[in-house]
Amino acid sequence: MSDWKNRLGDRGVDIEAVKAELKAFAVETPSWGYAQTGTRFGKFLHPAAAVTFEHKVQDAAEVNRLTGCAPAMAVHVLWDFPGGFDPAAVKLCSDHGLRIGAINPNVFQDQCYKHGSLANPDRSVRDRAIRHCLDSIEIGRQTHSTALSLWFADGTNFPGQDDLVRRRRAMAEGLAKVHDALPDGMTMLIEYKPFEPAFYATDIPDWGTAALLARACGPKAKVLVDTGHHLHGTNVEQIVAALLDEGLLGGFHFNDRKYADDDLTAGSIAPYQLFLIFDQIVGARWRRHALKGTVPFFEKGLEKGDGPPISYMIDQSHNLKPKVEAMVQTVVTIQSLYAKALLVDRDALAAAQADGDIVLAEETLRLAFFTEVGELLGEVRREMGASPDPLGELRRSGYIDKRAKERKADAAAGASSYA
Ligand code: RM4
Ligand code: MN
Ligand code: MN
Repeated sequence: MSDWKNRLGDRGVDIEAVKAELKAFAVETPSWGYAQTGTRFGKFLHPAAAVTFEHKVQDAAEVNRLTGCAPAMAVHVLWDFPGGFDPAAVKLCSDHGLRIGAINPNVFQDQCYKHGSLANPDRSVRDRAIRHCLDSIEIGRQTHSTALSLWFADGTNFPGQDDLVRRRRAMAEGLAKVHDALPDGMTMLIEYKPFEPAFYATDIPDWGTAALLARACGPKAKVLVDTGHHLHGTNVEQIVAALLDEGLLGGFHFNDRKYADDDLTAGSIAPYQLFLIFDQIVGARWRRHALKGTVPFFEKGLEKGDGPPISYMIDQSHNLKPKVEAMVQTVVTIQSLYAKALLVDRDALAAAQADGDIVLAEETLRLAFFTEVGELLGEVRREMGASPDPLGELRRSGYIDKRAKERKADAAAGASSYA
């Protein structure tokens, strides 16, 4: 047996069970992460950036081919289907071995949304935003998507600008209408963000507000945690723990942050935090099994009742890093941190906690976090028909240069939108 297997085996890790969990793990990549995007100060153009929807599908498929764990691409309705949804998109994706993931309506770009969408003071604008969400549900139906992912730019920039209570009631009313139109099997994810573009009062600023709204809407509404959408020092894993415990965790937008919003590569700044988030998720599953006292944890892999599955999604669009490389780097980082969370000795952790042994409890986590998982993941990927070394293979393959050449004419024709 190889050294790494011996080392993990000596620690009592059931390697085959961990491998099975890793093979079941999937993270969605965002269509807007492949397109030409930038900051409000400028865009640095990438010759290989996707110009058309088909290009985005090609890139997402390449990330999936290399990593084996990115089988779906989230879409942003106005950016991906500016001329209206074309059902051919579904076939295009399946021809590339992909699914369409979360549907992201866009109720922040049109001029009418200057004062917000669902919380706009004008009923006709609120109705228009609701209609766009209902149209997005219809796209979800046609693409067999399981998630409607909602982020609102709604809010106010100055004290007194609008009535905060009226706005929250309008938001709740609009969301309830959208919720009630969801077909079975589709979940509505409510994303929060503390600021931007509203800088005085964002209408859904935090997880508590999102959770209250989700609970008021009903069982198909859950909270989406975008890891970049927190103020400094926020304990994101504690938020995740609370949402899991309340049955309200719907999914993630992974990215990392240093100052404010998202768009740094997940795990580039705070890998331990992302590990601790996964630790809460794996820990919640362990707790459920431990309390039931029936199925030994991991023995049977994911059980019915362990879901509804959490939607793991990436929300990053890089201005500086080559886009496909950044996405592969991100997927592999996320997968590695999840793998590390699977290596936590849950029984030892629980025992140390019960004994009040702080150091041993913390060391149990640290041991898992500092474990090298490259070989484990290489083996998992090889067995899944993906690449043992996704980033290396991408670099050696010449994929990016090849796409840059192919896309030159489309880029020159200016066929590019914001994303
Ligand atoms: C927001 C939020 C949303 C994303 C938009 C473009 O900050 O993260 O998820 O769709 O940006
Ligand atoms: Mn987001
Ligand atoms: Mn964001």
